[in-house]
Amino acid sequence: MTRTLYDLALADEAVRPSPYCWLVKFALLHKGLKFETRAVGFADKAKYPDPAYGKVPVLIDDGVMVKDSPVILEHLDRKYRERPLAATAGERASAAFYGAWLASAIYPALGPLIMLPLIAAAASEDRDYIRRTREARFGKTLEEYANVPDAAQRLESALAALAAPLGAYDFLGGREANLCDYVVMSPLMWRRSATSAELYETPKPVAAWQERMLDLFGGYARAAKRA
Ligand SMILES: N[C@@H](CCC(=O)N[C@@H](CS)C(=O)NCC(=O)O)C(=O)O
Repeated sequence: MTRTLYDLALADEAVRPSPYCWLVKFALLHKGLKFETRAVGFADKAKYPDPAYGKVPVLIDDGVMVKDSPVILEHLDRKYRERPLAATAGERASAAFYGAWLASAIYPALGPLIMLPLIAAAASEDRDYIRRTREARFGKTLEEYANVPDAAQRLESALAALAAPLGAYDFLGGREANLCDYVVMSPLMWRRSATSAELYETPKPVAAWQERMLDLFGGYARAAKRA
């Protein structure tokens, strides 16, 4: 049985920023499933397991190709019943809430803060591709996109909402990490991988939780290389 996760890399192949790939890595680790990762750059789609799809994460699970992080998570929970990522409908509903909150409150503030450091750390052959695709997506230059003077404050106040659950519990999942923790930690691994710069101040209970998340699974996330 082999499991290979195709994972996005920056100029240094050991630096893996993709939040969706992080979500799948956390899911595999949570379930105790062994896997290897294979680095791909942004632009060279011929190296992707499905060049027409052109995205990662893609998991090859014992010869079966599974694409798209929510589909991969569902596949893992269906195939490997032990240690469910979300054990109840209530946990799945909470994870859906955190995902929507990331989209509305975290990514719009975090994206502008890390886009320029991220492109600077990307392989030289990927930089034009990243600029072209992201500028088309945002409808503005990356410099305009990055110019959000209050992005750090916005991020800090969005993260402060996590102090409510994390003031009372070690994890968003309660006593142990579950899908909610992995969903929220994934963009923070994007940020952590892209740059070591202090971009904003993390509220205390959130910083303490982040340290616990970095320590899980023998410190897998803490050991991940940063640009
Ligand atoms: N809905 C997909 C999104 C995957 C996605 O957008 N992946 C990005 C990396 S975070 C990617 O492959 N980018 C390659 C590109 O920009 O061409 C998922 O959740 O897996």
